[in-house]
Amino acid sequence: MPPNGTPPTGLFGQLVAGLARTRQRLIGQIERLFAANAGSAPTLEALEELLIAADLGPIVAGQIIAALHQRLGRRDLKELRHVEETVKEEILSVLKATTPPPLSADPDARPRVFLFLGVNGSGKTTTIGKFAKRLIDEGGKVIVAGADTFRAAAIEQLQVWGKRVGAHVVCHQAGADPSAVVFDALQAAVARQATHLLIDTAGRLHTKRNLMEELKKIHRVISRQMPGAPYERFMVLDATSGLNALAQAREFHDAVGLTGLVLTKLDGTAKGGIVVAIAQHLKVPIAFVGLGEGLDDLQPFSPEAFTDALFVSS
Ligand SMILES: Nc1nc2c(ncn2[C@@H]2O[C@H](COP(=O)(O)OP(=O)(O)OP(=O)(O)O)[C@@H](O)[C@H]2O)c(=O)[nH]1
Ligand SMILES: [Mg+2]
Repeated sequence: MPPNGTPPTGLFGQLVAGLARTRQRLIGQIERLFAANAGSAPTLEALEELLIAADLGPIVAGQIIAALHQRLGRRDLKELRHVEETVKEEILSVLKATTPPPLSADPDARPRVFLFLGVNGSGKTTTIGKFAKRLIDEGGKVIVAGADTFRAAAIEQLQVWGKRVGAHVVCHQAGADPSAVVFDALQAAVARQATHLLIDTAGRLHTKRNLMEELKKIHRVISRQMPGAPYERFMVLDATSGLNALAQAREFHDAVGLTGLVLTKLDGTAKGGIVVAIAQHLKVPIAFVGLGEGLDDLQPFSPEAFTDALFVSS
């Protein structure tokens, strides 16, 4: 941690900057509540309301209030410092309960397959581009599959990303069967000895049954063609959609069994508290967070870095 007054740099600095609005909403509001109470402790009800408003969800908010009640006496409750410490500890413990396991049980198995799912516009294609860049930078050979065949523009968007980062893209014409694209991409990944295959899927409304069925079909094709291969189902969630993101994730989890989550657009929202609510409810590990539209704006999720960035003093 740099000395006071120096803005943090590097990955942590990027996280601190990305979480500025969320910090304002959560920590800024707690500080204002204390300032308004001028020396006397704020009520636990007022604190709870504020935590819920910051999208932590009622369960996590309740857990924090119980911890404040149990751990702090009347005198400490008057001290912002002690209250913030307890809030931070509780948030960290919720996030740590879902720390991502290693992405694969057998890190040498090839190719590692990643299916990216999520509703319209959540950031799937952008995340795939950024993730491919990371893997290629680390020496990986990445193939990307355009299983979003609904729109010609979606295929073009993926091809642009492929060129930018140096990943081979397997795709068919718009309107083709997404499962057929996946089938071909799996064969290409084996033939070319790719280390990773990243599959882009169409943004689908989780309430549309036929689209969920299509997703299950893709899932079956992968499981059948590569039994036992490391295979991740990552749901990409737009953090600006707040608690809606949680409802969506549940539907997708029921359909294919999610193995990881990617929370995007944390840089554009004051509702980053949703990260904590989702971790608490789903127990599915958060693998990455998206902090912008640029190539390097994707970070592996770390509960410690996230809470440190959220509570960093300005
Ligand atoms: N600020 C910010 N914008 C993002 C982030 N991730 C994605 N976006 C933007 O969100 C928009 C949608 O991203 P896409 O990657 O096209 O989303 P998608 O899920 O593939 O969308 P569909 O294919 O239409 O379902 C684009 O304008 C992206 O640049 C992020 O972490 N931060
Ligand atoms: Mg897309």
